[in-house]
Amino acid sequence: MNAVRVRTSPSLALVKYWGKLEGPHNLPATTSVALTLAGLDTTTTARSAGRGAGAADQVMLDGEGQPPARFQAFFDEARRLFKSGQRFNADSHNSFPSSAGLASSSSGFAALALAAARLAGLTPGAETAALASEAARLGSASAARAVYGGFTVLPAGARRAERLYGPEYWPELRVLVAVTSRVPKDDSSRGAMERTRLSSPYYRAWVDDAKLLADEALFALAAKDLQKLGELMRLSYLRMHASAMAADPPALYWLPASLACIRACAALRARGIGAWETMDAGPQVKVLCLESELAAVRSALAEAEPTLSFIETRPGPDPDIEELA
Ligand code: 2P0
Repeated sequence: MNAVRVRTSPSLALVKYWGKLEGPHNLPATTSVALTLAGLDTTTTARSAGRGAGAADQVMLDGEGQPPARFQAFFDEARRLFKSGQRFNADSHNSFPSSAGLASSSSGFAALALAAARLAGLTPGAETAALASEAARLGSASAARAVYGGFTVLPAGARRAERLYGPEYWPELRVLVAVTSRVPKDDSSRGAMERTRLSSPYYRAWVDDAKLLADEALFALAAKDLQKLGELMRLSYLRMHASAMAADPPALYWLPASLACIRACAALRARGIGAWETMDAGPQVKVLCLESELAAVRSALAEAEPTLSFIETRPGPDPDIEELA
């Protein structure tokens, strides 16, 4: 087999990873709890590009060649973990805006890791998924989670993510993505979280506090308690952003439309509708709710901010891996 096609979906953190342990291994400083988003797809076709001198790794994303330096540590770790000497050639496409706070690096590196594992001849199964999670982490820590569908946890300091529940665990759960802007961000999450670690006076407090939030969120998820989970999500994203906004220079991802969504969710909750928002390293707002209330949530947000576009999604399936002739 010379080529493989992998489809993955981005990993949305309910409780956030923001900040790394010191050192070269891209280990997260905080535990994140996440779900994979159905219907937002990264599709990556990868081929072996030979071995030894003269062979090189190459990645294209939506038709554009990517800087090799961004992928070097990932490919080197993948070769080490998969006991493979080969180089890889990958062509990747996203069905949603890249680098705009929709976690495209999570689905992107997860797809690359799963493709490289298959090309290296690893047998599909739990151990290969775990090794792919470990390799993907070197690309983006959130990508360690995106090798699984459903719900995952990436513990602080861990080398790989763990699956918590499969995609069908909470069938009524929906995520409404409110797209406030499709412009690629100019402040990468990697740079912003490192700046937060180095310069925000609130970084230490964020990390110390995050452990309790993650533990409680795991209980709330086990109980399918949307209100409790929502309250913990809200603390996590607002404390993450508060620490990032206090960096020097600040990392400020919010747009006026983002704030309009946040306020619309608060108004919905005041009316008894469970709409729980979260935000990542970008201006989009993702709202967790139940299927029965999705239409009400969507129309309230559209009324509050007519410029929004929406993506309706839910916990996503496991990655799809197809061998090509
Ligand atoms: C998360 N984010 O848990 C958090 C919440 C953004 C906000 O993981 O430096 O692209 O490549 O490991 O994974 C985005 O950061 O960062 C992210 P790197 P990544 O989903």
